[in-house]
Amino acid sequence: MPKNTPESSRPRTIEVIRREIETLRRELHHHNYRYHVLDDPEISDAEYDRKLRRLMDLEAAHPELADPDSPSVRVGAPPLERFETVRHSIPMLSLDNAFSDGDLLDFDRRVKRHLGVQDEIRYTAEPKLDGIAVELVYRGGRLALASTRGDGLTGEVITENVRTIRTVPLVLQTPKGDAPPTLLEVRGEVFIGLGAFKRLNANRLKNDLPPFANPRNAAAGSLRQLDSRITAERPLEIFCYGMGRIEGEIPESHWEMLEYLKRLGFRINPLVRPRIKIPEVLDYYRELAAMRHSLDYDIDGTVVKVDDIDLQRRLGAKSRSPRWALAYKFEAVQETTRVLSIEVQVGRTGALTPVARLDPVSVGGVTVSNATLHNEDEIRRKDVRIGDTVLVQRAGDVIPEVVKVIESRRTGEETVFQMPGRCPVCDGGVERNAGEAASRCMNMNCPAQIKARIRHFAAKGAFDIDGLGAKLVNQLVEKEIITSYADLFHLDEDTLQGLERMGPKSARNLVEAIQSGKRIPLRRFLYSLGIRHVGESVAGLLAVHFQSLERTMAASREELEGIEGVGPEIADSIRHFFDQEENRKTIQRILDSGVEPFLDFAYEDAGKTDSPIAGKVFVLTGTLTSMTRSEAKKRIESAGGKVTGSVSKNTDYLVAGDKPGSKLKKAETLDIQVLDEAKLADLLYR
Ligand code: 9MJ
Repeated sequence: MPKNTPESSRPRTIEVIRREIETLRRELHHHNYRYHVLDDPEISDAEYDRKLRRLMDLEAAHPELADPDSPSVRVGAPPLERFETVRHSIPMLSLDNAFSDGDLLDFDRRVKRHLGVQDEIRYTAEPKLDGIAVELVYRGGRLALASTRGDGLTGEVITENVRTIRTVPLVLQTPKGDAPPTLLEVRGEVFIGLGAFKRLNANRLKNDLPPFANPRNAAAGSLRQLDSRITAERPLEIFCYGMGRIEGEIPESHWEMLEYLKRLGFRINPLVRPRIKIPEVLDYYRELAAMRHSLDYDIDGTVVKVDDIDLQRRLGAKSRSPRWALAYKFEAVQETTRVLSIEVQVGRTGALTPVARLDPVSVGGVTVSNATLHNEDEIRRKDVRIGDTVLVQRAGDVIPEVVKVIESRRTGEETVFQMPGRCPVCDGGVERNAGEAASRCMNMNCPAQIKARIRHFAAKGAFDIDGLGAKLVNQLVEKEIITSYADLFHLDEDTLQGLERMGPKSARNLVEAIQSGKRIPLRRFLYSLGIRHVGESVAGLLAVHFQSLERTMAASREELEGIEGVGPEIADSIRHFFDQEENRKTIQRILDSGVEPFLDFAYEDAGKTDSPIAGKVFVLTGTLTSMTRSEAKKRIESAGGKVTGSVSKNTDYLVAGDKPGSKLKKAETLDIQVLDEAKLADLLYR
């Protein structure tokens, strides 16, 4: 074709514009990195703004050249209806806490004992940020997914929100033009700085909006916006400190990993102290504690990590935390206030907990009006009396506690508290086992225990029954409508309508919520039973190990103890629970009313590798009930299968859920094997 005709000049112009846009994007990514990560800008703010404006003008004039990863797109996207959830490919563990030098030395001894070494261990120590842990997934060098830590196994997908954070790279930097890792999962803490927090709250007050209690709440609230355009206006920042899965070169030490992350464009805390021995870790802790109030962000301690990744691997993890890391916390935020009274609460397992009712006081931005006194020994040890002025503290998310009495403030009017000899709720006998701090109400039918068990059964993470709050549970138990969680499934609208503040609509909704939750993942079913020491994490381990309720119930103490993360005390408690005739009957009644614990593929797979799915091509159609389609896709892919969008002669299996469409017909005409969810489960677990 001849040159310079109108037909050929237009594509060339577009090509020139495309090149200019690409150059601007590359430059702006680079300058973002210099500014936010290296804190060493190469150009002035004005020059940066000019480049950004030029890019935005070109993009506006050429929507066909849009790129979701352009440095111009930190403004948020249209709102979501709800957050999707995603399973972390490697669990995001939390950290064990240390509160004294002794705790840290114990940790060092445990590390050495576990590794069977006497040599000094090298640690890398970091400031511990009090923010929101997130995971960023990069595929082919681009930010593909961001999620919250959630329960450690699954989190909420907050990609659009995270994309608005200026210190999160949208595209990885690869300085020497090297290819980026094909897959990289990076972990870090999202937070709001103190100066920015003050400005944010001042602005909210000006606009008649309630201020945030503290920077952590502000960061959490900003990250959990369904409308990322709101997130974009919040001054969120990130420091990265870890990796999940990586397909590419794996660094040999934690410090090398941080340096590698920094080269890729991630913001690393400049105060990290690499490869130090325990005495220097202690010095570092004190240094940080001294400077903590001059930093522009909240830190609540030091994180100490074994530096050598190979040693980290050898140390492994317990059910909730790695053995190679520890958070040595600073002393908590404290305030003084008065003890108005001491009440005794009866928990799910009958434990009596004395609780101080306090004159409400703001501790680190959160109003505290109750503080746990733990147990009788603690009250005696601290000599807490009703009417005392006390020092209370709140550390992170833990329940506030009374630290000590300010004796100089005593007037002589204070009264000594006596732990009741009988249960304050049911008047039943109270016992205290040798070696245990807690006194327990021994009456299994104590209304306080029943209520607490039912509340636990209906709570998030268990059956998650919408509309069954504490007040309603109280009424149901007090009116003797139910005496066990198994009775919930027999509640009908007529009975419920007779209760306070229960209209026909709420009654109908509640019955519907209870009935519709009968298909429940096994791990949540096990958690809901309220077995002592079986929290969400242990329940998950049991589900993964036994894969069925029957097998879990039949497991011997030895078998239970064989599970990594289940110790003798937990094993005993589980065996004891299932040995009780009463508990077995309750479980049977729940099952008889149609409750069906199922294996949730997204969580409870045993990580099989030689799967019959490997290499097979799947198509999914219809509504799946045991998981979302994207979870099914992930499961199949992680077992080595492939999921495509349409049925062809290359398809091996069609997985048909509820209301399958034309794909089912096509599969039948092509003679392709059709699987229902149960058959898919068979394949996934074979
Ligand atoms: C915080 N919060 O600053 C970790 N963290 O490492 C740092 N948290 C962590 N590291 C493994 N610096 C699990 C959590």
